[in-house]
Amino acid sequence: MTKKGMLITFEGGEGAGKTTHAELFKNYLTQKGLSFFATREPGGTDFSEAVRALTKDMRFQDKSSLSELFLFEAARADIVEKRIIPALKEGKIVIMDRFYDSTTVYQSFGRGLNRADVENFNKAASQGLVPDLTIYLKVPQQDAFARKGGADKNDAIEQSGADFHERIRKGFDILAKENPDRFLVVDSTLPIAEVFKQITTAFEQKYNEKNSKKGKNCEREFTKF
Ligand code: Z5A
Repeated sequence: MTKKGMLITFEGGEGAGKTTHAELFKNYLTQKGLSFFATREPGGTDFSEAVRALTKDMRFQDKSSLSELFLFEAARADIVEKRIIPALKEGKIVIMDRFYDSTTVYQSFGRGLNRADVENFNKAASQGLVPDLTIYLKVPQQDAFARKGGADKNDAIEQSGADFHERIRKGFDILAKENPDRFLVVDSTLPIAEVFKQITTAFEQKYNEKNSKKGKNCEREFTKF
């Protein structure tokens, strides 16, 4: 199967500004006349939205970490197959508010599951897709929760404690260092307009690089699990 579009992911801890910038980015692409599909993880299909509610449900806060991993991968498998791959094949720019880097960080660095296992499940559920650009919005956890008015008392993951959220921050830092070609690290304590300028600058560079390549060179193969 051949991937033609572009995959742009927004990552970071809670309250980092992912939703804010994904929305701004949609407006920006509309103004540029570029065709896009925007979604979030977990979510984006009826099934994945139902799974999303389960991941947050405080009644199941004591579920095993492996069960939590499988919930995120189940939600992912559905949206990837039904929405993301078709959109990429149509040449659209796909915008995702979280993708599998969140799984590596939350379920491996955060919950302590074996990283290689988590990454294998990520690869299977995403059918081998790799983002063209991952925008990591970096903000100290206390600032992020202050913006949101504190951790949500009805959200099982947000209620995982300060140490957990510190491991999340460190986990994203590690992934960014390991993947400098696709990660853009942005200081999200800067004013929204400044953060967004850095995002569009990085996007335009990637977009031009991709479109300057001719024929098959600008298409990438990905595997079906
Ligand atoms: N999760 C997981 O464990 N494993 C996985 O594989 C996946 C996810 C895919 C999804 O939660 C949860 O699932 C998440 C990870 C886990 N868990 N937690 N905890 P979600 O989607 O409901 O929530 P979120 O991803 O954590 O997003 P959020 O809380 O909605 O935050 P955000 O989208 O990053 O931030 P925002 O809503 O755009 O901004 C928050 C506020 O800050 C808002 O008032 C903005 O106006 C303000 N803001 C944004 N930028 C700025 C700047 N630059 N300056 C000042 N103020 C700003």
